[in-house]
Amino acid sequence: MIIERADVIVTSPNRNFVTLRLQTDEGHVGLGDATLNGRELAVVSYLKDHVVPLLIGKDAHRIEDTWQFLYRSSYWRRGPVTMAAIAAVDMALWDIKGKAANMPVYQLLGGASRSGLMAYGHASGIDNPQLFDSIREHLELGYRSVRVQTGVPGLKAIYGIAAQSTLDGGEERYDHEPARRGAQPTEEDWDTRAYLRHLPTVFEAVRNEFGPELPLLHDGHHRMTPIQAAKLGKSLEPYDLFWLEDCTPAENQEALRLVRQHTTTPLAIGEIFNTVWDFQALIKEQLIDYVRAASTHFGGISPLKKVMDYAAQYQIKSGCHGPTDISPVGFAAQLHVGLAIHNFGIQEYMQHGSRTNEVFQQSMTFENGLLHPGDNPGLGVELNVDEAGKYPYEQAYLPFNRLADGTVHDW
Ligand code: EZ4
Ligand code: CO
Repeated sequence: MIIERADVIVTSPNRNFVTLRLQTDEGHVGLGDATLNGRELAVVSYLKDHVVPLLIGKDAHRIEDTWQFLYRSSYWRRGPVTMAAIAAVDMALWDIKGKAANMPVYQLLGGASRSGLMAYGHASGIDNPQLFDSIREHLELGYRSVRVQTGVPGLKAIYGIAAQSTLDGGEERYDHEPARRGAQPTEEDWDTRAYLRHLPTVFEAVRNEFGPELPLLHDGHHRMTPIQAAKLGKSLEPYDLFWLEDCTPAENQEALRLVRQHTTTPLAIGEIFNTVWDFQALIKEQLIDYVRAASTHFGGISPLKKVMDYAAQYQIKSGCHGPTDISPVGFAAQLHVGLAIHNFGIQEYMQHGSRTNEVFQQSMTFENGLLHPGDNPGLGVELNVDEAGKYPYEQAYLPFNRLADGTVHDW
């Protein structure tokens, strides 16, 4: 089965997405997600100019060989642009193999290990009343676990707080979509001491309102020093978090050693990691509890399965990154992995907008708090090319932080 054609499709229904579409001589079509939020066109060029010409004429069945060829023959390896491009090829080839075998991809990965994947949603509010409303809304939508992000007194705009938006054709939607369309990134503000004082009071209020059972998560979004993160983990212990995510910036992985010495709050990291190597020490030294890799930024299904099998030796579980900047194709890819592996933990699930769901038709279901990729052959996602063509690329950037004195800070 030969790869005969490869197209890179850019569309911006509710936000920008980059999709690779491979076609074989036997008529099978495979899709891969190559979306890198705020740097989308770099991956488009990487694919169009440097990868597509190498794929034409290759055997579509040779997934591992093609992955190794793209990774090693480029010489430079790693990095989010390279790994998003390789991920798209990997996913598209798994999609094709599933269609050729007439099986959903999770069957090719060993079959289902559970009936569905527990998902958590993004509850947020600028203050406690707004946050409580948002948690209730998520429970009504069927979520059985929620991420809690809150405003901090004195700070105007911070990561993770949903804004009322009218993106979906006029209908009001409570959504957190950090990338803003425009020629410049927006500026937000930050003060770690104010945050460390405020956050435990919010979790105490949430536990008092919603009881001890509801799994609660929180994203520190790379903004603390190691000792600040240790302090936060310790102060949140009474509220029994499911995890504290990205408590320190990802580059300094040794920071987790210090955090770990001080707190039993479970730690999750890895949404900006690109390879198994980024996790190696963290897994082996048992410095984390959840692997946050996303199929799209981690080289696809093949390496995601490998890192999770490695993590399983240390009782470390999955918690794949699932924001709306992972397209329905990348999201489906990690649902198939999550259904098949033994050490699934939880899946982040922010729901895509209605225009996105028209461009990408999905067999995925979300019932009683559980996600399932569906039983269509392959990944279970079809791209409506005509619909995609209605929404051309629009420049968009993620925001960045400045402290009160003007210093740029991690966002
Ligand atoms: O900021 O996906 O856990 N989720 C996150 C996301 C990231 C965005 C960046 O593109 O941290 O909201
Ligand atoms: Co995060």
